[in-house]
Amino acid sequence: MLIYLNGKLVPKEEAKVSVYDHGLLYGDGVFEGIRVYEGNIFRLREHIERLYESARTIMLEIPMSLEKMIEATVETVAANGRKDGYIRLVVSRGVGDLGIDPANCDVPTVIIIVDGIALYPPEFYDTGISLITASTRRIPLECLDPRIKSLNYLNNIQAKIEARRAGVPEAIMLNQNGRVAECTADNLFVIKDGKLLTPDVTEGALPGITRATVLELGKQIGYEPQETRLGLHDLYNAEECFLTGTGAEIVPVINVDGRGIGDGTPGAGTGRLLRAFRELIVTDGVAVAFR
Ligand code: PXG
Repeated sequence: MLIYLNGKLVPKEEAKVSVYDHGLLYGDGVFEGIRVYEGNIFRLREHIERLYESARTIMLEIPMSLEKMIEATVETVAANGRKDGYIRLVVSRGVGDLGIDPANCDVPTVIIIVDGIALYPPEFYDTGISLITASTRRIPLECLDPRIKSLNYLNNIQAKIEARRAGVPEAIMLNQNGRVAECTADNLFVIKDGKLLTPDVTEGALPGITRATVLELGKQIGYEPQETRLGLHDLYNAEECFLTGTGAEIVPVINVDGRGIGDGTPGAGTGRLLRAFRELIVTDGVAVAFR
């Protein structure tokens, strides 16, 4: 396995970063998670654009152009001969001294890993999953904009621990106003009265690439997509509910906080969206030329 590290492809065993890297010391950096399906990198440009937007907001200057980053990602996938997998892109502030000031860091660290991914078990897609609402709230926009996909995931990790403790795979995170933001590493949707609803990004949701894809597909299928404000009441009384994310794709939700959603089984609309999504992912992407 070859890892892209600061401009070079190096064997996994040699792909090491300093203990003085501010990505490690302070979670100072940004990342992306991208899928490769049958040799096509799904929505590569969109992911890289989000990476550069996150970096810009935290004033982290990525030491290569967006186009070069796209090339480097394609090359790393090709070099690893992996037709189906997961790409983890990390750009950290780089090596500095033991102070938070990013001015101490000369060069950002750029890492591209292409590997497998631990997926949700296949039965989740047939039977659906249950969710709880976490007591951990999403970090408010006023403190740290949740649109930044940063290396700081403690907030989400706390909510994930709550989910695990409750015996469910995911948890809903509310924003500081008590409205629904998203899950710990997935966006959330509901279907009701022909509408496909998801919290607006200003409500504390990451602008998910899968979320954007589902909004497009929903429209094609005949739903009225809306990015809006949602309370738990909207979830409890939805006809259907599901999660979206790079790892999850589209996972039906059948129960929220002990309330069955719809008839308590995965919804037909969710199924249609998942089929449309799975048709799209194998055709729509940046094709990698494997050597
Ligand atoms: N919300 C949050 C907080 C996320 O981290 C999503 C929503 C879904 O966005 P996408 O663009 O994936 O549709 C995410 C994505 C990982 C991993 O390794 C995490 C994500 C994606 C892929 C892998 O934990 N988070």
